[in-house]
Amino acid sequence: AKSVGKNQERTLAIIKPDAVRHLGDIISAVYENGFNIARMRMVKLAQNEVMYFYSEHKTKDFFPRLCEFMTSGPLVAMELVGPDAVNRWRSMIGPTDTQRAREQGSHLLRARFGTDGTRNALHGSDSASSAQREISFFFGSKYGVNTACYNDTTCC
Ligand code: RTP
Ligand code: MG
Repeated sequence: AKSVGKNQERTLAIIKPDAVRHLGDIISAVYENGFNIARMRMVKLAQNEVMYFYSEHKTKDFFPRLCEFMTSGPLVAMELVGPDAVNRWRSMIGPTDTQRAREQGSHLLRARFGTDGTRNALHGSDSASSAQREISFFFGSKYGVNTACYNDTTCC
């Protein structure tokens, strides 16, 4: 068993629809890098749920493309636990754009499994507070799928 230190942090990782077929390799990389998986869930989100999850981006030009991609098939949400989890997971996946990730190193998970600027295989929370909200979205009750946002078009 892995040690459970006091400096453990949590983050929300998503294996996006384009990379679910690489689930095994991605889980291996997660454990090889010293994370534990506290909870994991495969789910196909509805359009309004994805719009709610990514509402910080609702005015961006890529938002419709992002929502179409994220509803194109099931995704896998994982609650990762480890030291400095938020920053370490984002370092492991690399920059948003797959091509830029490839330029920075073939070991980066977006370089290995991503396709382009939108279909980039993986998500990682950008802060501890985002992580808390995003973990609640997938695993909690307050903002969880099937509750607050489900069938609520005002989320969009
Ligand atoms: P994420 O939230 O998924 O971990 O990715 P991120 O922080 O690296 O990127 P962010 O700026 O938060 O954008 C969220 C997701 O939107 C898609 N995107 N497409 N120009 C584009 O086509 C574009 N820009 C962003 C990506 O799927 C990105 O991860
Ligand atoms: Mg982001």
